[in-house]
Amino acid sequence: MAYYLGIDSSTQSMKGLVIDPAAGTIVQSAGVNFKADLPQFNCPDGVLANADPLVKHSDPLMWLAALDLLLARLQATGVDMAKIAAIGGDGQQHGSVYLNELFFPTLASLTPCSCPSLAEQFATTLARRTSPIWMDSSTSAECRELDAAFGARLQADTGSPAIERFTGPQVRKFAKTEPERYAQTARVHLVSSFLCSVLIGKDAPIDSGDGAGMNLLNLRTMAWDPQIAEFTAPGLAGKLPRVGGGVAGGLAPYFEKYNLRAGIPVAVWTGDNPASLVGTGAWSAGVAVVSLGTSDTFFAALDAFRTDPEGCGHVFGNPAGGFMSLACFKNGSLARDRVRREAGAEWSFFDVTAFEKTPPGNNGKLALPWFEAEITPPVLKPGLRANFDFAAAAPEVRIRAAVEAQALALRSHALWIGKFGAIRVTGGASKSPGIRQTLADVFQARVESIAVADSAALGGAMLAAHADGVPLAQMTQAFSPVSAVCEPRPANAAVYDKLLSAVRELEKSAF
Ligand code: XUL
Repeated sequence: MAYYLGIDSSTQSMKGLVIDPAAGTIVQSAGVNFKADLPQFNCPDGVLANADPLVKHSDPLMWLAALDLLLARLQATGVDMAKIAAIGGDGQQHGSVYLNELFFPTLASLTPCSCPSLAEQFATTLARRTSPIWMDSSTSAECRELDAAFGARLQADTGSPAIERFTGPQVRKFAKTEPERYAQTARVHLVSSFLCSVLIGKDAPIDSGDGAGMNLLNLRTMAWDPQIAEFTAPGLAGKLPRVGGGVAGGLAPYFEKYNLRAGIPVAVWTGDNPASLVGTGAWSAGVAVVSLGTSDTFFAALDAFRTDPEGCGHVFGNPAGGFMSLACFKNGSLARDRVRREAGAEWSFFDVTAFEKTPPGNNGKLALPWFEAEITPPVLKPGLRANFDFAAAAPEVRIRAAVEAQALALRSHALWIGKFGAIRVTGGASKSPGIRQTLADVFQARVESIAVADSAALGGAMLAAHADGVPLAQMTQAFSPVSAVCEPRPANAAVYDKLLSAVRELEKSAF
């Protein structure tokens, strides 16, 4: 029986999932939490402290330490690592790693030994010590420059207008502010392609799922756009890896130390949302997904290439072929946790009791928990926005106000993607009954849960098996069946239709 390993390198943690497609079972999983397990990197929520609230960087060496620790933990579970026939994976999107000339020989010299850790081996390969990640909103000036140079073509060809967290504007800012370090940069990788490169001990490609989150990939030609790349930063096209899919290469001998077999195929990694599209079984058109994690996202496979007329949403490559749409909200799980904490509530109260004690619609009270600069819509000034006296309200009122405002914002900004009769939920907060019912009522759609919470890691494992010849449809049936359904209550439809304009008003009051 062949096993397949999927690795999800997300904002606050790294997870691994081993599947057995022939048996249709999940064999084992393991995880590394950056706060609890790697405190020495000072990235408790996956982000380094910075005086500027718009700047959000992480430590790329932490991701390497996490990879070593994850594989050691997986091996320690007793799972037969030698049975793993291929590896796939994904990373948080948009984040970039800047590597110098030493990167290539270091990759090539990854040998089997009880040698220094990955973090130690790659410490000298960084042309830039830190990596901007998707939470960074500090590149508005660069976005305006790209808009001025390319206008509507940027969205028409790359799937998105210039967006602060996208890799192109980040590279432009780096090249402008640190030209010497940019000159020393031989390769710019995404989190996904960086980790995939380390696994194969060679320079790995970027796939169209994650590559579309850069403002650099022309989705009509599926190649780096030479004009946009050169305008973004001089010589940038030469510093990017190739665009590709399928198998990236064979596993480097270094990983034999975890009893993995050197040479097994490693699939080209993708972004966490495209991987989740696969893991939730929504890779063919018709089902939408709401993923409630560090970011909240709404995504679905697209029937045809189509962009958001409001310029907030994105088009990425679908790892199963074609395209996917996505709307991303920065204030997701960390914001929910802060609302809960400040209301003095336990999770059980947040997930159930608060919704029993308040009516759907909350008598019109809404609160957008924008503790961080928001992405959708783009708002640089952080701070909670409420249409009532939030601080003076009872805990249950605050909780419903925030959860309903988040759900209404998801509905409002996903209108361009389409109307769906069923929405599949994933991510930590999708376990909350109150949140699931709110989504069902706000969208007036069946909310479907799937058994596996780590849909991105599962998607990575499925893509590994797919690269090894296992059909995706067979795995979707086995691994992503609907495990629970929350039906919409038609009586609440009118309440939320009315509140849709109220949440738009609240968003506008922020400008
Ligand atoms: C998507 C986005 C986030 C990250 C982190 O555009 O920025 O969802 O992928 O999960």
